Amino acid sequence: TDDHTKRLFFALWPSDEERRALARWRDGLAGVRGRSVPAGNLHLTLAFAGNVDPAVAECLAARAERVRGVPFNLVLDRTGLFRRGLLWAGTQACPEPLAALANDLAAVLADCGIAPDPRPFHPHVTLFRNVRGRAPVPDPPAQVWRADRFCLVHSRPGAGYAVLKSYPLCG
Ligand code: 2AM
Repeated sequence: TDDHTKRLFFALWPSDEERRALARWRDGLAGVRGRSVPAGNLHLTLAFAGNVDPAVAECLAARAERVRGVPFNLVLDRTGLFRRGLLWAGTQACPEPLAALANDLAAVLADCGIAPDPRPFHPHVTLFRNVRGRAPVPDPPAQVWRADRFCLVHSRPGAGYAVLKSYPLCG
């Protein structure tokens, strides 16, 4: 095809150790019938750009350089089930630097011509999709992610994710 667009988003991308720990906990959950997200794909979306052409992709990558975030700890102390059958882990208290980062990246998207998402930011790590039946909502994983960078990520249909660029949170 001559579709040159890429599906892009900004995300917190955990360390291998953090993702392994979360996947291990997740894989131990009993009674959830759904499609588990592969360990290597676990992440938290900060701002979703959607399908963009190369010029917009360049704009996003360049404008993100100017985002000055501070590092923070993300405490995964909550789980929930979205109506569309998506079981997630998240946080009871969104750290201020996380809210600020999501806000700044929403502004980056707007600067690059992407219409704002009207829905409030709901930080979550998707654990299962297509959960069927009355799934038990498990106790939270009680794990912590250290967020000292954020990433621009390419979602490749049927081929997982590729981190295109990583940006430090320097304080
Ligand atoms: P989800 O896990 O809640 O589905 C790649 O698809 C990432 O972008 C996922 O984290 C996904 O969230 C998120 N995403 C997909 N479509 C989105 C949309 N329209 N708005 C916000 N986030 C979206």
